[in-house]
Amino acid sequence: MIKKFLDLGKQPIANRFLSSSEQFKDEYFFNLEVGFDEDTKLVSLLQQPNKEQMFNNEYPYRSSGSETMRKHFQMIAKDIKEHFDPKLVLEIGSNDGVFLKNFEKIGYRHKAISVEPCSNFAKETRKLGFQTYSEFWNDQTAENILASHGQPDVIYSSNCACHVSDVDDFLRCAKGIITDSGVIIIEDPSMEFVLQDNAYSQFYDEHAHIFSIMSLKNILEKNGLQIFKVETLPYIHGGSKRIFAQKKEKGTQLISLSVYDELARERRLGLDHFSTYEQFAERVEKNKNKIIELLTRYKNENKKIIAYGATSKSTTEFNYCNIESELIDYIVDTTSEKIGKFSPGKHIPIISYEKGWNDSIDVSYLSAWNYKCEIMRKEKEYLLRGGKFILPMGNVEVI
Ligand code: DWN
Repeated sequence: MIKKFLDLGKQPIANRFLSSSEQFKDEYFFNLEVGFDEDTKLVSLLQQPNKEQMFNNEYPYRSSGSETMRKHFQMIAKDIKEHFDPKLVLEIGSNDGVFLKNFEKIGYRHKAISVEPCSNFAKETRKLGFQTYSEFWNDQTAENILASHGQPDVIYSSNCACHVSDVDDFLRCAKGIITDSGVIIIEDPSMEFVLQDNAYSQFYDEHAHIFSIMSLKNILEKNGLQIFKVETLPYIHGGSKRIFAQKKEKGTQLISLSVYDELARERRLGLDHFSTYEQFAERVEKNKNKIIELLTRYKNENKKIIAYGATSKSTTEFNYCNIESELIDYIVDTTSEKIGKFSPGKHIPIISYEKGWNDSIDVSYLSAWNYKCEIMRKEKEYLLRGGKFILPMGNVEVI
């Protein structure tokens, strides 16, 4: 039974940035509510917009938009080569090819193919020389791949499984296509970090689920799969977990201690109890009040406040906390697809970093809070001259 614990109000499509004010009146909104499944222990949105509304040829988010993520994908590509020496890697959800690109560098170009439903990005990876299926991941796509390339022995999927409403189907299709000793590697934001950091803004339309290891174990087992290793990625997207899975009956990898450790820790933290999520919802409400109070105080002191990074997470934060352009003058971002547009729901203008980042700024709301380390390194001068960053997650901090 799924029990609701969080209501984040009316929310728009998190990555649909609006080109002009004429589009404001027709903007689509849905109720962003989150629930806990007592049986599988999975945390999911109670309703998700149609996938075509979210993932299409205008999808603006580039996975290559930060140094942190570029390095992250470089490292995992190298690890996959070293540990599994695959004959064929299939990436599900390849975005702009930031992971695939590395296969060229390590001499594996013809050993990597991908699936990416956003055709603007699929076009880019094809240009790089990687066969890309511009489709949603399903039985038909798996069949087409099988017919043209044979069975992959590694499937890698970063920040994609949690986007799929029918995660059973996602896993069933993956199991159906890999070799008997094949490995499925999945990484997504982790429920443990969401609870630890009050990171409620990991919930938005695209994130149909936020996984715990215990929920993934249950769903994988239901689909004949088994986790054999877990890695913690504290600096990736606000804290992620990477799981390695294999066919339960045919897999050849030994089960690492990391699996038992993770499950035991999650039980200690109460991730299997509804009350843990109810308490989280209370902290979220407090976070909202605190952030509004802080921004209002700075505004009353005539400080110039902007936001740093037009993120999906800030769509949730701004709409839930009702943060509009009266409080935040504009958002700076480096992504060409977002510059010159307006943020979803609250319609705050997005300006290029070159134009918008200057000495007149007193306070920056760090909407790209998951890149805190990278941004603090880059913006030392701003901090030295007295500029402040607001960290909206956790207990709301000012740096
Ligand atoms: O699952 C998803 C995650 C992994 O990525 C997707 N559904 C969408 C996306 O979520 P997000 O939009 O919250 O992701 P980011 O990576 O937190 O977005 C960062 C934004 O900030 C980008 O638009 C790039 C921008 N940025 C910037 O302008 N200057 C980022 C950095 C590091 C910078 O220095």
